[in-house]
Amino acid sequence: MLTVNQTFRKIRNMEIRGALDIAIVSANSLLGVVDSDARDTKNLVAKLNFSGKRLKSARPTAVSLPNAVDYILSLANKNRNLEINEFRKKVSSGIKKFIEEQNNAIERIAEIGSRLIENGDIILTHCNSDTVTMMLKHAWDNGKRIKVVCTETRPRYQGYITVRELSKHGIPTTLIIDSAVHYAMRELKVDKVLVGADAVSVSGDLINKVGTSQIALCAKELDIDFIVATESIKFSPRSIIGAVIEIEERNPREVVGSKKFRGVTILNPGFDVTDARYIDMIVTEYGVMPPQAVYSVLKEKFGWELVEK
Ligand code: RUB
Repeated sequence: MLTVNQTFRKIRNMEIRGALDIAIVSANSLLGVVDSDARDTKNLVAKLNFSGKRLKSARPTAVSLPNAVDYILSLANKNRNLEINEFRKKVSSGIKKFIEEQNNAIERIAEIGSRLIENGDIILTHCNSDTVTMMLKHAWDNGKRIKVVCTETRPRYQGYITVRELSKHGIPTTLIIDSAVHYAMRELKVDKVLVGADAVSVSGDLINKVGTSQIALCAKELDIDFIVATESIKFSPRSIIGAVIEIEERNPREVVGSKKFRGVTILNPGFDVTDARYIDMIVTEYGVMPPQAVYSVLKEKFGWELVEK
């Protein structure tokens, strides 16, 4: 099991990435804190709060990370009056249950979402989403002979991970440069776009890897379904009170390496916002919904307890 510091570093340097994975590894590392030495429950709760704060600062955009940490901290704070061993038992089992729920959620999405995929579909995806790849593999395993078009996803090339994983599974894949999206959609006759999520706001807007919003614009123009696959842990409860999801600004070196461009500003956002009106469907563990349904899920799932933090 990774320590909180190891987890923090691996998320920060993107050795571990993707919104669901960073939430799960963070939860796992907090499990380690629950089992660590502490004078008493109060001291353990303080350690958990400190660790949670550190983990949340590892990357700013994926809402699944603060949601996972806040869930665990609220569990810890609720049980702070328990004797230390009782506390450990209660909080560990809560964390394990949370992790299990996330693993079940991705499988359920794969199952539900694969029904939206038809035999012969050509599907375009962007970046690397475990939720999307699991759905595609599930469809393939159920006899849907699909083809997948993947963007390279500059500057970090997460698209390479996607093509490798899918082609290893036997799925025919085509790799394109990011700027060939419109061309490929038209020339290859793409049927559906399927992307993951780092966050979804109360208005149903999607925050995902930068470039997603351009793909959505092209899909709209060409009348191609734009589908988002996301666990509800990526829904942003704080967006209900107007909080804006921070878009990670990454190091310019990822774009230009060590080349120098005197007097030039290099902008390297990690994510962008796709307006809800470009999204046809959101597939979650609860089923397929329009972006307008996000509010109800947020209210039902999170209540208001996480919101005012
Ligand atoms: C990854 C990315 C993915 C989402 C969803 O960005 O944008 O589409 O995180 O992934 P990065 P998953 O590579 O910068 O983390 O479905 O695996 O949670």
